[in-house]
Amino acid sequence: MEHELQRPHPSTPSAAASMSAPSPAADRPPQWIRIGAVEDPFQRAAELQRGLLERPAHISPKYFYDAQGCALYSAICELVEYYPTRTETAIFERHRDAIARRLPREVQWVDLGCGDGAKSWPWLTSVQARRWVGVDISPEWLSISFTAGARRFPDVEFTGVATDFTRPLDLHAVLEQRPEWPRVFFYPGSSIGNFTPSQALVLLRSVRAHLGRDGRLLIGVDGVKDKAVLEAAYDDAIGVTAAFNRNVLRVVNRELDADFDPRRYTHRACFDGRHSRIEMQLVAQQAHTVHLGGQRRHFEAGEAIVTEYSYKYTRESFSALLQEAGYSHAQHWSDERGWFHVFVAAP
Ligand code: AVI
Repeated sequence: MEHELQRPHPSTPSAAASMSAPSPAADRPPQWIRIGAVEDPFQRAAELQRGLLERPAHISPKYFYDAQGCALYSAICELVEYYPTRTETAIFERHRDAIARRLPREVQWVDLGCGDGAKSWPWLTSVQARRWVGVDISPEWLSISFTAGARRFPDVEFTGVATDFTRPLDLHAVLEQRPEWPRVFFYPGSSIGNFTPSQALVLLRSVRAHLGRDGRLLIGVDGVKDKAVLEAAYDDAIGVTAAFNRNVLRVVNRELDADFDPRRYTHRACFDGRHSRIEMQLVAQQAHTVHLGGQRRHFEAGEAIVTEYSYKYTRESFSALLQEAGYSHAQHWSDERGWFHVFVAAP
């Protein structure tokens, strides 16, 4: 595992120095740490190209999130049709105290895929967090979130970890900097649904391996529901999700020096009940050939590029997945319609 410590100010003590002599959080400016080859451009390009040359062609959803993709995703979260964000927020607001009672105190709060960090802030007070560890593939998001958080919570230590946790997650060295504080892993927004169940199992197991005895996982998971409701959430009337989906082709053009024309593709989102997942695709309207980093790929009219799976779970199916990942028990909260599930899982 490769660690690169980045310190915003030359006077910032190193992680090792602050380990031996803990000082008040206010004395320690936020640090960020890069783990692994997060942005290895060759690896990224090779992965993208491979997926697009396969049949059916596919692009990992992690490529959605350039600056424009992040802005479009924020807009999706405000859509009338896209219920997950507001439903989860309502569950958190309604049950925050009960949920917090199931979590340890004075914790290291590990926010997986932290984005702007805003979902974490109310929890830091509830669990008297001592440290916030934001984990995201995007160093830009990390610097936004930990700058905002550090200003808001001067007594909390802020660490940003730039890593791609679609690859094996290894935060042991970072968390062991503060062995005295138990760990809460926070994974909201049903982002777990963007992994296949077998990938989700790997991630859940690896989170569990970080929890120690007293740690907990707080996770939000979207539920199975009426097909029409699900499909509307991923194909909204004003086309924000379609724009979000097409934008990935601009990311591909940039990263692979490719020449996709996003206007030649239509957005499609279908619920596949057999796999319990929304499948998002970009469908070629006419036959054409695309140049992809030195290769050519012909697309037939009607051929689809799979861009995202969003798996939906019942309370029972997700509880079973947690159990299979080795969690000994889990508490559950939901909304009145049972549309979204929140779990606190113990190792
Ligand atoms: C980030 N993720 C949980 C979203 C989802 O619902 O699967 C991404 C998304 N795709 C289209 N709309 C939202």
